[in-house]
Amino acid sequence: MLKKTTVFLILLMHFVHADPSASALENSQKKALIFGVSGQDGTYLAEFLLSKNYQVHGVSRNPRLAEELFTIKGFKITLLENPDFILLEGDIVNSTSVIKLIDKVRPDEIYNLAAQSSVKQSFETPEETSEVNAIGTLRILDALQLLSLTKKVKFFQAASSEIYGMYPGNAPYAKYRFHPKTPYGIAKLYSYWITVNYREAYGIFACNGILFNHESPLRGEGFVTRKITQAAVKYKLGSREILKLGNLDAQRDWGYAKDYVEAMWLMLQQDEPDDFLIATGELHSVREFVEQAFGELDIEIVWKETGIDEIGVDKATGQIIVQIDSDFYRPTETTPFVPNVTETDQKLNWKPKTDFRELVKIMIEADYKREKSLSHNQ
Ligand code: GDR
Repeated sequence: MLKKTTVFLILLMHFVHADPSASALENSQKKALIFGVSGQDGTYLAEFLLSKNYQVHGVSRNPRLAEELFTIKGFKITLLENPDFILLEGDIVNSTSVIKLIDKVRPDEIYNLAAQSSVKQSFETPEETSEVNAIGTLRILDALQLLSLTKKVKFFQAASSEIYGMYPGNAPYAKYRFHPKTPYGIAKLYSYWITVNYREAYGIFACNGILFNHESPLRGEGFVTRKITQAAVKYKLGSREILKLGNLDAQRDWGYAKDYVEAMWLMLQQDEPDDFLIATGELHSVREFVEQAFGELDIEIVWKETGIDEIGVDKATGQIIVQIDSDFYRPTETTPFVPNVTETDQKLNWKPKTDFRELVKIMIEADYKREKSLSHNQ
């Protein structure tokens, strides 16, 4: 009996004091390196990975600005004050910077979310867009090859539905048929294929998440969803500035960014690397988004006139709310199609948790809160 207790105590002492077990615990913490951490997806992904007990190294071109952004957007406590979150300076347009960062961190997983993310802007700066969105991805993959990390590091690439471009709307399945219609989509198609190529050529666990539009209160103000929710809230609070939009009948598959970062992580936890469509499987038009957003604030819109003269009017007061501005049209526009998400559902076991209505509600509520506090502080 005495002997058993002694053995137990010795074992207990061993577990409490022994250094090897402590460092084993430390070593079991996974390290992630996120390129583009200060954007919408980077922010949510960093938070998500920290909740999974990762040590998260986030790369930004300007860490001081990133700190300010995180603070303004309410991520001071969850990110900046978390000891497992480390902000690093770097830029994927610079190979040396990429190699040094990967060599320093030696991560288990890399997420490439760094991009020039505006499709419209890509028509004005196609070269810069390609430099970041296409060759940037190559720089990361090539760094893994140069540092002999092809078997150690898993890699996630944020691909985009813009790579399809002209895919016929009624096609049953879309995974390998591409005809991008924008410089942005073309650059993203390069990054898609270079990711596939490094997987096939060097055995890197590299995955493309073909992400359809995903929005949130962190969405940049130039994207149509956030532009609409901000305008709706300002109108509700008294502004009479007219919301100028481009193609009201453009359709998109809009999901919630917070749901999508989980899918990114799940891809890297599979037995084999693969590419997945990340979408809701539902299309809505810009027009519907406007109606839904203003509807959340009890404002009903009626549409009058047609084409470039079309206007959206407040049914209750006759006030003009929306006008068309051809500046927001694009030289070429991606044809919408309903993505088939069966494989994502079955193989990845992932489905978005937030539907279109909830997404609009989340964005309206956040913008309303923000606008109220801004007007309160003035
Ligand atoms: P998108 O997003 O180009 O799909 O790319 P955006 O919100 O800019 O446009 C969506 C659709 O709305 C139409 N639209 C307008 N768009 C903007 N920005 N401003 C307007 O006033 C306006 N009026 C109508 C557009 O023509 C378009 O059809 C997003 C980005 O996040 C990419 O980085 C990402 O890869 C894809 O989604 C999937």
